[in-house]
Amino acid sequence: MTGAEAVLQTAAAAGVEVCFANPGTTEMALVHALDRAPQVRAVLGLFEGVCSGAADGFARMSGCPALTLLHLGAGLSNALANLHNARRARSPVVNLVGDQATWHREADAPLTSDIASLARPVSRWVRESRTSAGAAQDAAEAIAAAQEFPGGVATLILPSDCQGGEAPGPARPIPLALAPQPARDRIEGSAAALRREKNAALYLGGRALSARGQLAAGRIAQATGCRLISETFPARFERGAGLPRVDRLPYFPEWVASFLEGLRTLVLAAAPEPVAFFGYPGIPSRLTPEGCALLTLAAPDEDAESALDALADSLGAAAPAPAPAKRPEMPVGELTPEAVGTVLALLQPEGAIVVDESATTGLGYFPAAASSPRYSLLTLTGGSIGMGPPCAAGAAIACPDRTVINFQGDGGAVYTLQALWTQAREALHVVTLICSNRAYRVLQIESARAGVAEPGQKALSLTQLSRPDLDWVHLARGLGVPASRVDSVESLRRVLSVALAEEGPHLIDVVLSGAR
Ligand SMILES: Cc1ncc(C[n+]2csc(CCOP(=O)(O)OP(=O)(O)O)c2C)c(N)n1
Ligand SMILES: [Mg+2]
Repeated sequence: MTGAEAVLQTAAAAGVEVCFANPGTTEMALVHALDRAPQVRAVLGLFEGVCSGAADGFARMSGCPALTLLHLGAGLSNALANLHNARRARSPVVNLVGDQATWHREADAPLTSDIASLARPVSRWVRESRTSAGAAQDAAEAIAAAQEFPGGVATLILPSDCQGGEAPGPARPIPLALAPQPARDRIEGSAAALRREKNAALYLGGRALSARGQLAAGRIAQATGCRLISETFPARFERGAGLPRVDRLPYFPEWVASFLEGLRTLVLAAAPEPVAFFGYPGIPSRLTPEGCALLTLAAPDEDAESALDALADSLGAAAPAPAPAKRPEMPVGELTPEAVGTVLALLQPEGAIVVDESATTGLGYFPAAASSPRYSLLTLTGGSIGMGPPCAAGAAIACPDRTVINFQGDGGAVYTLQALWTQAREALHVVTLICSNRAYRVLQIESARAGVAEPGQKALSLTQLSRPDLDWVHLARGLGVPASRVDSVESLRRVLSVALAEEGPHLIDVVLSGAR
């Protein structure tokens, strides 16, 4: 068999189910090898940022590694922004990047570049295969590296002669180590601190936001009275009825200051210490209030779920009565950001996966959906916009029985709108809500916060998405996705209900009041 066949059969044996691909000439052997690996679904993305965002979404929802197949340094570069988000999400993603034949490198042909240097900042593991005989073992190690708890991005560079040359056969999957357990004294230390200090909070991130992690956190809160707070941009946050109340750390640092005011103890569970998203003059980077003790129960790369269980047990904590499902009231009046979030919280079906890149429109959604039937919330972990549409596609491929809703800012959506075509081609049940405020609204807010009362003409034009308006209905239809436009609460309710009940993708252009 070829090196490429050995690589893909190694991946299949390790449990890989999908490859999000945008190939070129240097990946042709891998493309043909996909036909000999029936376990691995091949999904075409029309831009590499779609492949990487979809791999991230798939990995977040399945917990299994996803492959991308990318064309040399140029293809990898197009994928980097969403690989950055995947790295922040600790998603197991394996990039297979084709390269010039080893003997052709010195000719410095036009597409030749330093792929490893491009890969390193987003990858926890980078290797270039040297021989076709060794490529399968390299692939097994790449997959194991991506899966090492809690997950990460691995990049394997495969020169075309290593793909096309002879290989003895696939490599055996490498057994995975168990998640590292936090030392016992951290559980005892956290228990003592939470017992002692009334004004305390458990700060939950990563795997601590699984249902199991939150149920344990709910017991801890019941026993000690501590607050439960999530990181601002979790990779995957199980939410809704039956889970305890967990507040989300606000985005702007001055909101964080009042949110955490008076806190005396902060216990970290798979979340790094809260820091400001940006450095603002006069505002500290680290947001833990002065005089507040900071303890780590579990680091992000430790088994936070077991640690939370052990902490709840050591406190002798009983489970609080689960809160029942409760939908918000149907809003009346203008189609404001709050109204959009409330309608979504009202209609999203049980088991929905909500990919939230709604930016300023989504501020009211999080509290509105607190007691909706159980759902999974995926957010913009790395702040690099354009994650939503591809991430939704990947999540839908991972969970074909669940409805995926991409709650999406119009500005972010244009970065990776090609993902709509993949949603259509793969017949994915993704309902996209484009929040059309026709602006980079958050940047307008940031400039007002910076004290600019009247932005100049150029500054204004760089934050407006008008002249011309984006025609989302035609853009979606052109990419094969049925689409509708709504401009009132009532039409949003009606169109969203229908789109959720149908099969396949649908896009709704939600024209917010003030943007008409
Ligand atoms: C890759 C990347 N480029 C640029 C930015 C800067 N940026 C942050 S938010 C934003 C605009 C978001 O606009 P939209 O999605 O329409 O949300 P809104 O602010 O209007 O609610 C931009 C350009 C970024 N975060 N990531
Ligand atoms: Mg916008």
